[in-house]
Amino acid sequence: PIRACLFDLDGVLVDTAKYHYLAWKRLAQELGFDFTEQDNERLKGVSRMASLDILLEIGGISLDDETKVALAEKKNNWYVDYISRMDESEILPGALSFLQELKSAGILVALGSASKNAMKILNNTHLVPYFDAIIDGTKTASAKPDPKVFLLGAKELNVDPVECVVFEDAEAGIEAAIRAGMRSIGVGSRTTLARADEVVSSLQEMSAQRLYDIFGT
Ligand code: B16
Ligand code: MG
Repeated sequence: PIRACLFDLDGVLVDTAKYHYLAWKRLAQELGFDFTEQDNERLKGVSRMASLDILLEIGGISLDDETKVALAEKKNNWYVDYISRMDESEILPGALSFLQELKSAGILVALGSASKNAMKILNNTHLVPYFDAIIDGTKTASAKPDPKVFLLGAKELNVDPVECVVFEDAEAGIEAAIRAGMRSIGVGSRTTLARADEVVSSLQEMSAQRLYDIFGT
């Protein structure tokens, strides 16, 4: 039976990808090259330092570690400034009602995000009360597709990985769910998330009933 749902944050519950994009683009421009929305797709679900490496590769720039740490911090300060202005209105369609429904159905809920800023975002959008466990980038350094972030969630909820369903918008996140031995539902495009057990275009398509229809009760 399905006993827990594990949610990715960026791209599933809130659209913070646009703020990551604005901050990375600003950094790229400072470094003298352009960074497109299409380039930004490569950074989804990827950790901050790994994202910077991809950005620098796009710009054809190589830098020492000290400079890279300083640039990542600069980007993060801009990003934190953008998300400090977020509120409930930025919760993606269908997310809140699905979280509420899971709570009344007695299904446990955890966050599994690579972001070190996850708590700020959950606080600003008032989503904290919906979570029985919160695993974010401050609890593990291993980025998806490493399954660690989801395995820690299952452990904290005290449920078996096979009883968990992961909701993810990134290919690396679906891969992490598979490696964790969990079921998965992709949120987004069927082509990129083909390896998920099921794909929905947004959480508006989800309900406890749909979960039971897909995975059984
Ligand atoms: P931070 P998720 C990920 O969040 C983002 O998709 C990714 O673009 C970002 O680089 C990563 O968090 C780290 O975020 O710089 O805030 O620590 O999709 O795993 O919720
Ligand atoms: Mg994501």
